[in-house]
Order: sequence, then structure tokens, then C-alpha cells
Amino acid sequence: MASKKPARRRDADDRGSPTETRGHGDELQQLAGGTHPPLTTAQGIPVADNQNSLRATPLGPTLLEDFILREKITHFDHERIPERIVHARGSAAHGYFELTESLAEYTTAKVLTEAGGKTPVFVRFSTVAGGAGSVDTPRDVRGFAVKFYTQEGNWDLVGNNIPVFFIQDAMKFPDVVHSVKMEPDRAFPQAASAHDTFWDFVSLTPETMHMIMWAMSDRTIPRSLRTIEGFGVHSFRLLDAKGNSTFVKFHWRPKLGIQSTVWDEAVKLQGADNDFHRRDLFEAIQAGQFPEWELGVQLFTEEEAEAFPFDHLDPTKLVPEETVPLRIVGRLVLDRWPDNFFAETEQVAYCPANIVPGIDFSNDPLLQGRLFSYLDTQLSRLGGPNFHQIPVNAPKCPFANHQRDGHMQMEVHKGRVNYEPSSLQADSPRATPAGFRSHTTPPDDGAKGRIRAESFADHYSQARMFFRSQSKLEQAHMASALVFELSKVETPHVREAIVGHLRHIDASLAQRVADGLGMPELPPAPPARVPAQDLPPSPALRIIDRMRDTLEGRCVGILVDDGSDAATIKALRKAAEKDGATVKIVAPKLGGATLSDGRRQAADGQLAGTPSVVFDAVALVLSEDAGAALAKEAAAVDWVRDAWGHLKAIAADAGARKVLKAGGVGRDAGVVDAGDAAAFVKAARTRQWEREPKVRTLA
Ligand code: HDE
Repeated sequence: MASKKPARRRDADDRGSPTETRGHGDELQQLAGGTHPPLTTAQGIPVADNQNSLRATPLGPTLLEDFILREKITHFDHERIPERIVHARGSAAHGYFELTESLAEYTTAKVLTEAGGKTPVFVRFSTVAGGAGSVDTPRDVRGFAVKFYTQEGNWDLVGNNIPVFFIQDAMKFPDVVHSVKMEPDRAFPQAASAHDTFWDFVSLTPETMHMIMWAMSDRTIPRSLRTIEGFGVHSFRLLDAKGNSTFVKFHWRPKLGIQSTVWDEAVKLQGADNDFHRRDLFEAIQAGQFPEWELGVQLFTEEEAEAFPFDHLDPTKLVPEETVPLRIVGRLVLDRWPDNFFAETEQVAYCPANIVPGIDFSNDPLLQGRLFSYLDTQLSRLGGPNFHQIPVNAPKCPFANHQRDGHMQMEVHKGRVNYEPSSLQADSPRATPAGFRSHTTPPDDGAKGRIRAESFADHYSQARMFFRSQSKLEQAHMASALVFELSKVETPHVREAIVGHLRHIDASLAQRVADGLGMPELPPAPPARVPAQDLPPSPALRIIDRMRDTLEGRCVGILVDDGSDAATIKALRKAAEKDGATVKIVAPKLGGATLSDGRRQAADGQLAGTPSVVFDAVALVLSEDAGAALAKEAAAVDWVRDAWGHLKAIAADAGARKVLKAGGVGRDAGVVDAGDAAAFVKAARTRQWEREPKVRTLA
């Protein structure tokens, strides 16, 4: 065998000359055209061979001397940083915030007073429970974090798509997060709250009940990141020039309206496209359909807050819009996808403590805990105290201080003075009267202690208000969601305890969930410190009634095959696009189909890989032959069965009717003739909610 080894070629040039490039791999270097800058190591040393490591002999060991290989692999080995402990999975975009109405009466913050002014932003959306590589569409709260690069420094509004939170005090955050994450011994389930530990914690923590109502609503299965609302959650303060304070709650309102999926659809989306929300955001921005939100504020004084029948400093409570109306003061537009996911989306470091002069915190104990947590987590996630120098985190206004050195210092600070006061350097930074000032809250006269305020003791009234404010169908979705989640809980006493809590919220809800779980009788309700009051319902909390009937931002799929009627496809596409939809053609083969007019129609997706869950409405235009063939094809039958089950508009021509029949599609206002493009567009602007009782049993 040894004799078969290729002999090492030795010639005069070999000695003392640079290592030569030999063997398999040389040709790869020649493949691409263009003018490429020389490839170098991180130290700038030009690399001659990026295919082969340095070996002692052609079949011999690799040499430790190969600094190019070692540097490349070492860097690769360190490419990952710790993922966020929560909100690990996220997608982000650049954009701007434009103030449309000045709040100069309440605050000095320029970002909120200079009407017409545009402030650059970086916005990251996230799920909470799953890891960075988890799916986009689990039932979960969505993070909605906005970094405003204002003229007065960075302001981070780190919110969620739900206006309340699970817990009242930061002390409980590690507990609630541990309980919802995968269980520590078995490492599942990933990105799901439907398991024992979460519901165990919830059952023993009644303050979670209001948020649980939201989490079980359709808010946690959004159609798109472009169709979620955002909330700052806590009360903040706005401060005027005299230091007078007004409480403020921040709200983001999506221009496309709030839209959700149905649960079965969200589940199937996980199989169809793990990146459904990320892709949707990316495609919308690339297509110039820039996602947009309005910024709304609720403003109220200390005295008004005193009169609320709840404590607004308790983050499990919201201020109903019927009590304090929303005032729209600006708009947020996302118009640029990041150039690099890691550098920007992964390395962005939000921190609720980043606020600007004219804005201040409230004494919400959850917010107070958050003010510590985020800087701390960035230190371990990003490796040191200089992460603010990473481009996505750096302020876009000048910044200067005497902080120096540290891990990964990127600045080359000049001069002798790195302290203050000093007299040696005329341009060294000093504090300014225009700088940040805290609200001078008078101290209350209570004693120090680990205290939960009495005013935080009512855990059920707003949970009841939320449930009772929903439409009948949304209530049914919530009951079904609870049945689903609790059906995954193995421990009977945990299931029973939750149903017990539900009795305090709404007796019919408790009964429906008990029935759905097959409980022989209603478990007892736990003792409640403060019984639920009947607050007036808040219709602003619904989704279904408030969805915007529109095709804007929605996607229509048209299934075609050889022989499909070209004129019908054209008319459907034209009408849907005119109404603002994106249209995608699906065919059994990606190569497309030859239409009735002999023209070749390219496909955007192959049928088996493009299920109807990725569309908001579907049309099938098929010849009689194709219809007959596809009626025997599971992917086509599922296409229509799911579209029907997910309450979507379906247009079909005569050939396609066979597929509809095979898929069990019934007749209603949402099932229209493909020849009637106007009727299709009208139906496609909304979901066919009235169909729902026909397609599934709701708890
Ligand atoms: Fe967070 N949260 N959180 N949180 N949170 C984090 O910071 C924390 C809370 C929210 O896209 C972490 O950088 C504590 C409420 C969002 O990068 C961490 C408490 C709300 C994001 C952290 C809360 C949020 C985070 C993990 C209770 C809605 C993602 C990684 C006291 C108003 C931001 C990181 C992004 C991320 C701590 C409660 C929203 C560990 C201790 C309430 C949107 O610092």
C-alpha cells in the first residue's frame, strides 16, 4: 500500500519557497468571476489556498504550524454567543419613527415633541419561550422591542404584544420563565406552554390569570408580525420642563389591523414554514410594502390614577381605552432589512433603563426589576461592558464619558484626562443642565419590607373583563386553547386547580373547560383574597370585530396545472393585486404549467411544499382532467381541506370542484366561482368566521 502513495514532488523551487497549492480543490478557487479583493487572515495576511490545510505529506498529518487553518477554525468555534434566556428567537428591521403630534405640553423629550421629526429605529420581534432556532408560530407572547436612536441618546421601548404581564414582581421572573421553558430533566417541550411545569406555576400564582386569558386568546397566534399590536406594558412618566409628571402607557397599532391565525393553522404552519413570520417580514420589506404602526399614548395624572378601580402600577392590569382613550402621536415604519443577522438582530441589546430626558420610570415593581436585568444579561451575552459600541447598539448622537478600557474596547480614547472633575483638558466631557433628571417622587411613609401592595391583590377582575369583552367565537377559541393546553398536562391536580381559578373569572368558561377535559365535576375554586368585580367590558380588547377587511399585506395562492384557463388566472391575479394582495402561483411541479392559451406559467411554489396554510385565501383553476387527477392527490386535497378548515376564501372553477369535493369543502359565502374575481376578492378580505362551527367543535 505504501508504495501507492503519491510521491511528494520535490524540485528546486520547493525549498524555502511559499507552500504550494496542490491537488483537489485548486480548481474551486478559479470558479467565480468578478473582481474580488484578496482573501486575508484576520491579521491581514493574504491567503493563497483556502481549500487545503497544511499537511506534512500529501496523506500525512496536518501541521499545527498552519496558522491559517487554526485561525479560521478557532473563529468558527466561537461564532455562537449565548442566546437570550427569553426572547431568543427574533426577527428585526431598521426603520424610522415619525412624530405626527407633539407632546410638548407633557414632556421635554425631543423624540416626542418635534412634530414631523424622524428618528431612526431598530425593531426586534420575538417569541418568548423557544430557543433561537425554534419555530415562528407557537402559541406564545411576542416581544416588540424598539430602539429609538434619538438626538438625546437611545430610548428603548421594550414591549410585548400583550399589555399586561404574568407576574407583579421581578422576584418571580426566573420562576415563571423556568416553568415555561422546556422541562430541565427531559428537555422538552420546546417553545410551548402546554406542559405541567408551566401550568403548575400558574395554578399556584393567581396573579397570572389576566395574562393567561390573553395568552389563550388569538393574540398569541398572530398571522404576521406586521399584524400584531405592541405595548410598553408598564406605566412610564412624561416630564415637562418644570419636572411635572404625567403617566403614560405606550401602544403600537398595526396599520394592517390586528390579524391572527386559527390554532390548527398555526400548528400546521410549523411544519410548512418554520420561518413563516421572519420570511413574511423580510418579503414585505423587500417588496417595498413597509410594515407600519401608529404610536398611541394613554396619558393620565396621578389624581386620575387614584380613581381607577385597580392599581396601574400593577403590571397585571391594563388601563381600558374606554377609561383613558388612546391618542395617536406618531408612526413607525420599517423599511430596511438588516444587512447581517448576527451583527444586528442577534447583537442588538435592548434595555428598558435606556430612556431620554423627559421620560421616566414608574414604581411598577416589575419595571424596577427589569431596569437591572437587561444590562446584566447583555454583559454575559455580549461578553463585556463595551457592547454599546457595536454599531446596532451605538447611539447615533455624540456620546462621551470617562468610562475606559474593558473587554473588546473599540475606541482609541485620546488625552490624559479620564476622570472628572479635571482642569487639564478643555474638551473633556462634563455634566449638563439639559441632562437626564429623575422625577422627584415624594417618599411614601411606609416601612421598608418585602411587600406586595394591598392594591395588587385583585387577580380576577380584569381577567374577567378581558374574557367577557371578547366576541363569542373568541371566547370559544380561548376555551379550546385552555382545553388543548391542559390536555397536555399530565398531573390531574394541576388541571383541576386551573379550572378552579377559571370559576372566579367566568363560570361558563370554567364549565366549558371542565367539559372539554372530561372532568366529571367542577373542581372547587381556590379562596380569593379579592373576589372579581364586574368591570364594564372593553370592546377595544377584541380582535375579530376589529380586524380590517383588506387584502393589503395578505397573500393569495392560485393552484394551476396544465390546461388551466389563462383568462381566469389573469383576472383573479389582477383583482387580488389591485386590492393589495401578493399573488403566488402553485403548481404540482415547480417548472410550472402550460395554460389553456399555450403559454407557460411559472410557479412560485410546488404543491407538496406549499400547503394552503401559507396563504390567506386560495383559488384553484384547473382543467377537468387536472381536477380529476388532483382529486386523488393528497397534497391537493389537503390544500382545500385546510383552506376550508382555516376559514379562508376559496375560488374554484368547474374543473377544480372535484378537488373541493374530495376535500370535503362545503358551500358558503366564502366559496365562490373562480370566474367571479370580484366575489373572490370580497370574500378574501376577511376570514369566514361564520363557517367555524361547521368545521370544528369548539369548547
Ligand atoms: Fe424581558 N428580558 N424581562 N420583558 N424582554 C429580556 O434581555 C426580564 C418583561 C422583553 O428583542 C432579556 O436581552 C425581567 C416584560 C422583550 O432583544 C432579560 C423581567 C416585558 C425582550 C429580560 C422581564 C419584556 C426581553 C433576555 C421581569 C414586556 C427581547 C435577553 C422583571 C414589557 C428584547 C435580553 C430583544 C428580553 C428580563 C419582563 C419584554 C433576561 C427580569 C414585562 C421584548 O434581560
